[in-house]
Amino acid sequence: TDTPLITSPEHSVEGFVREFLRELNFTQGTVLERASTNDTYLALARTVRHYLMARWMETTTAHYRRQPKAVAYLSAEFLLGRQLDNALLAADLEEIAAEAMASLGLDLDELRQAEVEPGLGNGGLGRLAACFIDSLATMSVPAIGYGIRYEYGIFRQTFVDGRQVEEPDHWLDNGSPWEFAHPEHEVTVSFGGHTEKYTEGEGDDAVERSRWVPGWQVLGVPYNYMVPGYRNGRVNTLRLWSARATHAFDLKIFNYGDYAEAVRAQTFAENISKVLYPEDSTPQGKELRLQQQYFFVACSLRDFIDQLLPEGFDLHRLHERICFQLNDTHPVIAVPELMRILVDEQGFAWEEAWEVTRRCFAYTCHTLLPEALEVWPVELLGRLLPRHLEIIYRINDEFLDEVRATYGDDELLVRRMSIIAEHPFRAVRMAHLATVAGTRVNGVAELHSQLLRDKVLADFARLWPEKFTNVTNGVTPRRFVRLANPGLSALVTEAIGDGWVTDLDRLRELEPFADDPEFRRRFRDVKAANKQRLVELLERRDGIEIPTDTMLDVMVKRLHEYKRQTLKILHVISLYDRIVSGELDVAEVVPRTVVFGAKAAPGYVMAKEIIALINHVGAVVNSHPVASQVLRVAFPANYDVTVAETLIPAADLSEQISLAGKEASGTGNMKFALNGALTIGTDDGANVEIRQLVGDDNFFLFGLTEPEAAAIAETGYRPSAYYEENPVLRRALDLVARGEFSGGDRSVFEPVVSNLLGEDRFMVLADFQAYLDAQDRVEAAYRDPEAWSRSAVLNVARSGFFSSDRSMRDYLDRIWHAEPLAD
Ligand code: DL6
Repeated sequence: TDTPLITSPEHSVEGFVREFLRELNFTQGTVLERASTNDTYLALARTVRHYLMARWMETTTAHYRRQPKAVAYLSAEFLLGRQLDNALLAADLEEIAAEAMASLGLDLDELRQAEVEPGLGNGGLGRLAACFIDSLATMSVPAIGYGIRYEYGIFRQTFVDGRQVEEPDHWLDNGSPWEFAHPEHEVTVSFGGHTEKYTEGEGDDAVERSRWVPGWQVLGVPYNYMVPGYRNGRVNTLRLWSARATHAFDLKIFNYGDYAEAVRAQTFAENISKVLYPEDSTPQGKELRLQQQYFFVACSLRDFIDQLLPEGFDLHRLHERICFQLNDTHPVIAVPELMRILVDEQGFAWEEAWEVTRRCFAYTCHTLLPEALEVWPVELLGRLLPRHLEIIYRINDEFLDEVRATYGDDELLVRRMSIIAEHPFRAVRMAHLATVAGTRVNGVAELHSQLLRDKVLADFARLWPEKFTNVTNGVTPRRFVRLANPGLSALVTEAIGDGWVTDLDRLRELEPFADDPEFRRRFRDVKAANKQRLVELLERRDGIEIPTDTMLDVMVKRLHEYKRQTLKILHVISLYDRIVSGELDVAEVVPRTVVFGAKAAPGYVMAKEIIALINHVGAVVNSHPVASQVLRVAFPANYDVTVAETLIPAADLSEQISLAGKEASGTGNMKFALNGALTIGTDDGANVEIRQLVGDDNFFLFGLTEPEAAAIAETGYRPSAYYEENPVLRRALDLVARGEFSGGDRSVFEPVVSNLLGEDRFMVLADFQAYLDAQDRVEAAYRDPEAWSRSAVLNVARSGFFSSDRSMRDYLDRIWHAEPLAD
């Protein structure tokens, strides 16, 4: 039967005001005169939500009724950013809301600042997931995001004496108006216990089966979030799971003698979704993390089967309805979980179940660092998920039979490819499991996918060449251009119309404007206004003062040695040194402000040392009477999506300087190019494609290529040789070593210096001179504002490829074989 669908509130200022006041009164229980900013923000958010509600119900109902092939994006992280602006944009309510608020004496901009962004991700991988679900909704693709509703997201970073201190992120404290809890759809998730064998059937029909007798259970409660498409009448769903104790716990509470024990049980269960792991590219061998991974995929598979498929659906046809996309290895335990459901619960024969399972999953790898490839000790996995370990063993046995059948006995090859590693301890290699089970395996930029095929997963690519593909990452133009850069958006729309918002290739039409002096002048005005906006933000948020009229040189990303923030700070030190020693006259230097933004994993000691070094160098540079006239360093703490949205549109220069062959893709690099910053970068990750598209004249390339770096590593890299041969480098490092930035205390940054001179795993010293030379080219180019802005406009015009809409089209064609749902 047709459910009568709700209608949206009236699309007018009056309609908006009415809805808003109703929310303020009925839901917040207050009146305008006495409402706090948070009350007002919550009422506003709920008002906007109401405008999207009918579309959400319609989309959900259409997916259920029509049962199209859908995509389930399984990701341990969704770094969403603030929701209000995006919802206003999607519902075409920006002007109406601003006017409505103004008519009540309220300031929409001020209310925007009241929103605490959900920091449910570490960096690129989580933000990519958020861009992808935005694009899927905008392209009307039936899709659902599944993840974890962490009670505490990524830590809040502060600096004490320049050193990183982590504080908990209480993002839910003021209420969360964008989520809808559905406890009635809770799912029970089991852990621990043991397995037992039993015989099913009799005589010739008898089959040996295994079943899981779990040791303990938790509940998963789903929270739904709207994922609005851009003005297309569609709203998809993001479903995040929160852990609760089972109801057995409630009984214990009655028995008050057991109260303390019962509370312990509850805390134990709820710990599973308590906090996001602040690790980015090294797996923490933590039991809790494996619990999180299994928890959310077990909930998600159960939910998809029970809630989104019609009753009685034949699971032999599951692959016709869904592709589960594994966002890195974090959700890979879903593979044995689906096998367990099909074999143990649904009674499928093993072969039948494997046939279905291997058609339902696809795997995206996001790394090249060997230490970032997740492995789980067999001891731990067997203790937590004994049945899954059995299943993994059987998948592996059959897989290795296939390897032997193809290549004959080659024990070394078999050991290399096995899902089970034997050294240094027995462990399950999750990337191997994902590769064996996935219909497709993709890297996230051309170079990355090639290195996966040639190096990281070379044996698998030889066995199954057709499995391997590339989908270069992308970013959503809605959030990162249309919302973040209103000045540029207006200028572009005036020139070529607004079709670019959903068809970013149309930015190409801007190319002729690069040669139009009036357009370039207006482009520079937009940049200047964006810098002004940033100056005000840093002043307000961090009490940091920076000048408005210098070259803005920005390096924002997680702090990791392979990304080489040290190379950037050595450049700053070298500039400082040459100015202070009188070698450079301030009149000759292009004034620049270097902005860093970076969080370090709390347990990553060297990364935290590098943060301290940057802050200490900044303090010395900024207070030097001469150097500070032309060089400033700013390092606002707690870089997040909200800061990115103001920082990126203001940037002139984008620093993408990882050692070639280490950054899988990068997505910040795309955001900068789209906002008209020029890149100084190595031939790494998606930089390669950015340079190919924007052209060599509009990109500052430097440094070793991946094959060159690999060759040096092969023959033995000696960083001290570069120090000995390069006096400029030597002076810069000596300044650090002798305590110039640590009040004369040589010991403070000794670990950084000795790491660079002794090991320098990411070849900072080898690329130092090339980087300085490239920075000289940057300076020369920046002296000519007309030529610089021409290049900047060309960067915008030629970066349309980096829309996440394009990434989604590639996934649909190459991996998912699904389609947008027609009206
Ligand atoms: O694909 C998204 C993003 C890439 O742009 C970065 O280059 C890459 O470093 C990042 N990968 C991770 C890996 N984490 N693990 N495992 O965050 O993915």
